[in-house]
Amino acid sequence: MKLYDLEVSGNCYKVRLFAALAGIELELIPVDFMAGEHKQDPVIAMNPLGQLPVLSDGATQLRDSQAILVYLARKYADDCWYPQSPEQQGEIMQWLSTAANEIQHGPGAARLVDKFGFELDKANAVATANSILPIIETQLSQHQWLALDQPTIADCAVMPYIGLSHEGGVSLDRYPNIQAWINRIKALPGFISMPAL
Ligand SMILES: N[C@@H](CCC(=O)N[C@@H](CS)C(=O)NCC(=O)O)C(=O)O
Repeated sequence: MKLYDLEVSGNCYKVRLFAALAGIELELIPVDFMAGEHKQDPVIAMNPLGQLPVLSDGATQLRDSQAILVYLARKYADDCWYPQSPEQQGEIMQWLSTAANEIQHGPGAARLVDKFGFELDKANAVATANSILPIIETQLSQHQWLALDQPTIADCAVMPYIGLSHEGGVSLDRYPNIQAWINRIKALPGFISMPAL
C-alpha cells in the first residue's frame, strides 16, 4: 500500500501517524513538491486536485487525509480507532470535518504563510485559529481524547496542525489542556513525529 507523501505536510503526517499507531505498513513515496510533481502523473491521475496525500491500495485510490484515515481504520485497524456505532462515528466525523475546515484554514493556513510564504490572508487564518482553539480547549478540559474515551482517528486528524501552530505564529500558551493532549498522543505506543512537532 503506497502513500504519496510530503514530509513537511501535516495532512500527510496525519496518515503516517495513524498508520504507525495502528501498526499498518505503508510504503512512502516522496513527492517533490517544489518540482511540482503533485501536479503531474502519477499523482494527478489519482487525484485531479493535485494535492497530497494520496493513498494507493490495489484498485483503490484515495485523496484527502480524513477519507484515508476512515478507509485505513475500517479496513486494517482495530475497531477502537473508528468504532461501528453511528453515535460514535458521528462524534468522530464532526472532528474530522473540523480538521478539514477550521484547523486547515486556521493554524494550517497561518503556517503556510509564515513557513512557506503562501499568499493567504494571515489575519483571517489567525482569527479562525483563535475561534477554534478555545472550543478544543474546552472539549479537552472535560475529556482525555477528542471524540471518545479512547484515542481515535479524530485525534490523529486534528492534532498535527495544532501541534505545528507555532510555525504559523499561533501560540498554545493559553491552552494547557491542548498541550496535555498533545503530550498524551506523543506517549502512545508507536507514535512517530514530524519536523517541528
Ligand atoms: N483536504 C485535503 C487537503 C490536502 C492539501 O491541501 N494538501 C496540500 C499539502 S499539505 C497540497 O497538496 N497542496 C497543493 C495544492 O493545493 O495545490 C487533505 O486533508 O488531505
